[in-house]
Amino acid sequence: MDHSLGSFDCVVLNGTVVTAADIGQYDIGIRDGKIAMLAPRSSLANATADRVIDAQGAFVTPGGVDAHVHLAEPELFGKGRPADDYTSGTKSAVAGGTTTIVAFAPQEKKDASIIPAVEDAARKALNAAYCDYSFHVIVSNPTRQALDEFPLLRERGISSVKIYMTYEALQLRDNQILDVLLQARSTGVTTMIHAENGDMLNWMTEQLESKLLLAPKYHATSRPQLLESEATNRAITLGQLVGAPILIVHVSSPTAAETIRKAQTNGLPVYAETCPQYLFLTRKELEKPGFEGAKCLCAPPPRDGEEDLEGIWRGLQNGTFTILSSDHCPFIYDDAETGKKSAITAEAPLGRFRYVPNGCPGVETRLSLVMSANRLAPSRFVELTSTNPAKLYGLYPQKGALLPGVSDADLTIWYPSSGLAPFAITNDALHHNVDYTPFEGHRVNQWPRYTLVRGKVVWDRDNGGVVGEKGYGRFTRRDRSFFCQEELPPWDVEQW
Ligand code: DUC
Ligand code: ZN
Repeated sequence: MDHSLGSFDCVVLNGTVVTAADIGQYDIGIRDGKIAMLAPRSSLANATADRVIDAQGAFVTPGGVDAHVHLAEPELFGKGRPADDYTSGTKSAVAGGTTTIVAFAPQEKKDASIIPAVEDAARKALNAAYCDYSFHVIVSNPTRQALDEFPLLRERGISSVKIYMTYEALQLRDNQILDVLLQARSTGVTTMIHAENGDMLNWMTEQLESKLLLAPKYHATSRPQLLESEATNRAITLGQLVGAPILIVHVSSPTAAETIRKAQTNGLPVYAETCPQYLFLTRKELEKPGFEGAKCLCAPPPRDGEEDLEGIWRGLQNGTFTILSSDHCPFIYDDAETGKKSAITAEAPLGRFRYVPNGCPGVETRLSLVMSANRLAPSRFVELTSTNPAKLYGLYPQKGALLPGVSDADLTIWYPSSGLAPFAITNDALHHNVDYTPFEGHRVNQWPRYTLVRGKVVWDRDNGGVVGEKGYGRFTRRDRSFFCQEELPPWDVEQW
């Protein structure tokens, strides 16, 4: 043993360490839940350590940060409620290599305050999670009181809100969006925006219903790309009016992505997220016989074909997208009370698409699908799935990095490229609380072998599966966005 190095709780030897900035052959020493040392390969081979993980030939990356996860929420997106709570959802997360999630704390429209939403989410998550977590507050009623509470959010370690341009329970008008953006700007809060034009899609839905076109596939007809591009353009314009940074969530449309790219080129602080459903699924999934299409019914919907998928991959490769999240929003398929089948009635045996709860599970499959596609350079993969979400939402460099003495020892250790035969994803191997995955049968050749949260192995694929404990996951305080470190000067209407 080499005692001159001090002792470690765990060492990870012989891996190829990939961060957003770098790839190299390093050993990693972990102490008290933190990255304590990164040293040239083999230099920790004789160090004193309680646990040694040999990562020979494998990638070792900062743990995944999934900044878009719906857990334990009420009915918001059609009928039905997400079936995962903080326990099953985070169990699924660690089994897929994710070590931090940011879930949602939805304000009820009847509430003037946003604080009950935060307290409710905190109560649900306390002692329940397998990985670390935080919350974005969904603002559905931006009263003066709610806006005045943004500084309180910051005090409580929450630095982002989400708003919607659609959904009856959530949709804000443009003047309300401006109120939120202005207050977010002056309090160091990042605003996430769901950009679909709710009035247009309600009108389209009425048109389809009047022709009795009710089946799941008409969900996509009701929400063409035009609606997403219009709302994206409007969201960018509203942000520009008050000079507020915005993040457009779950972009599915290549046209919307191009609009975002143009805004970025013009220097606007516009960030964008996409998700695996817009890289791997198309509208064909919604056209499956019977009610089956409801499994892949989410909003925005999977788009028309390969060209659309390519457009989104291009945005990942060329830097338009800042982050890649799951939008995990799990509804049980075969459940007529709170699941997808709640949209089926005697009069509509194939369901009414307007009532099908919008969303798909994906927190566990996000990293494997994208890593296995092998279309992103390893450092870009880490940037999109870990480092950038940590930076964007004020978790960096505690999360999303491997800085000795600074970063939490959150790691995903992959199989050596020779170590895992390609296999098909099947729902029975997953850990969420739903009865299907939209990615059933998709072939992958990478899956996390180990997941470590603050130095503790919580997922050991070959030896016990999920070996972490419920309640180990902690609320993680967040600061203002790393992409917007400076306080912005006060906005003045007269500047226009
Ligand atoms: N879209 C989904 O598919 N699910 C959750 C919410 C959303 O906007
Ligand atoms: Zn959304």
